[in-house]
Amino acid sequence: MSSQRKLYDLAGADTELRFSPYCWRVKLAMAHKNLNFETVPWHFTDKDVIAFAGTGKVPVLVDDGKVVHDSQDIAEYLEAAYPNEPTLFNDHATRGLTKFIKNWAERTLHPAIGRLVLPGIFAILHPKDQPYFRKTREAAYGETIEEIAAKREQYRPAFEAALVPIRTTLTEQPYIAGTGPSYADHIVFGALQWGRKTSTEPLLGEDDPISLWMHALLEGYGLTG
Ligand SMILES: N[C@@H](CCC(=O)N[C@@H](CS)C(=O)NCC(=O)O)C(=O)O
Repeated sequence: MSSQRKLYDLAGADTELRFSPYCWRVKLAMAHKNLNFETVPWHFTDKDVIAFAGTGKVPVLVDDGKVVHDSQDIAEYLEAAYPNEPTLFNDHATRGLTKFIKNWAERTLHPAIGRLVLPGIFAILHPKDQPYFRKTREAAYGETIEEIAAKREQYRPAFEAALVPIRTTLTEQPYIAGTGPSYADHIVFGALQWGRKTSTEPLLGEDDPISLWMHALLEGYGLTG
């Protein structure tokens, strides 16, 4: 069964190291839907490997022959294809609010984490990916990896500020979506797991409510990470 569902998943030089925020979203979403899946480790420069999907980015899902890329499209696909499994979005209003969480995560949380972890990511990449990563990310961030590394303490407050609404929410209720997890949790988890997997020093204390929520999600879904 699991061989029918494959997820192309970003990996480091160590192919066990999986750190893409978008791929983590999808892995949690599939676990939420009680779906088995295999992952295929993928490197940034393996563009030819996923060319069949018409994209150069992961996640790419192949589900019983159906090819879907882009994490949002994959989540929408899973919701439509598996209506009898637990919902990712619940009702119409929650679906709209999840869009807000997605945009906030991608516009505020990802850049704040990115500036803390970029040097760490560069270090764990397969050597064949490093020149490509340096060129594309230095262009995107407008600074060299070394400049970003030197300014780590300067960049930390933006990350800490982004954590406040997450931590506050998780001290008031067990999940971002309330009493149980939904795709909003998967999105925020993906961002923080990206940081957890690549930062050269821990971004969160083990007893931080955010760390406890991350462990609870992984355990609840039976995922290792
Ligand atoms: N909008 C896409 C973004 C996917 C994305 O940016 N994936 C990164 C890995 S985290 C990637 O594959 N990048 C390839 C590249 O930069 O060439 C989604 O939600 O799936």
